[in-house]
Amino acid sequence: MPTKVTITTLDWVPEFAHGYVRDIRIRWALEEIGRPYDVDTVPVQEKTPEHFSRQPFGQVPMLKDGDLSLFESGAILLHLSEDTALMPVGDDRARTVQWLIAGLNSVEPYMMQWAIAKFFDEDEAAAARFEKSLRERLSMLQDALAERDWLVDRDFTVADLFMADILRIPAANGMLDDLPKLAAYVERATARPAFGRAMTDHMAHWHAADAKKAAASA
Ligand SMILES: N[C@@H](CCC(=O)N[C@@H](CS)C(=O)NCC(=O)O)C(=O)O
Repeated sequence: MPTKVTITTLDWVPEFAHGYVRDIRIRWALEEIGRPYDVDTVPVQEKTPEHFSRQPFGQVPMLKDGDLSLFESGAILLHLSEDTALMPVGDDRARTVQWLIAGLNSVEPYMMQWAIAKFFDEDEAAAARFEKSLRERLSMLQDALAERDWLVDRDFTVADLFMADILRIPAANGMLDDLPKLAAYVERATARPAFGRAMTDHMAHWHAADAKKAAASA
């Protein structure tokens, strides 16, 4: 019987972030591997020394697995995937880690600089500049995926979970409309029942957080 882990996420976020706080990646992986979990929260406003002692940048997600406390969604996913169907063995293990790091280092930063300019800074000129470089990255990624369903060989791995989660934001903003193979890749990944369960629970968390906030200010 797999042991329960605890995911830590934020106690509240504005509506535009619903669906995208990175605890969704961890929930998705846990649903894929059938490992039970609890969720606890840290305040988004008043960050505590205890939070910084577990996450030096005061962010989420964090994971507790027994005595082990981890931060960084990529590191958490690599940890949880060991010895599961999300992580192949042999050379394909190395290829899976390679693609997960490509997501972290060669795709997500392009997505994030565009998303920060567009949604946080509301700087349309910067967003347009960053959109150009993001679109170039996405096109190169589609070329690399070629005719395959998944990044590594024939099976869905933790690298696909990570990459598809990154691509959901560009997909939701029409940036995959002219990249049909990449759009189909994201649809294939997010059609997995494990993603559906994870997203249902993720959204329920934010709806409960909104209700609690409304009750507190009533
Ligand atoms: N590289 C980190 C990024 C973590 C991150 O950006 N977390 C966001 C939520 S998705 C956060 O905690 N935002 C609140 C803040 O930065 O104060 C990871 O992948 O875990």
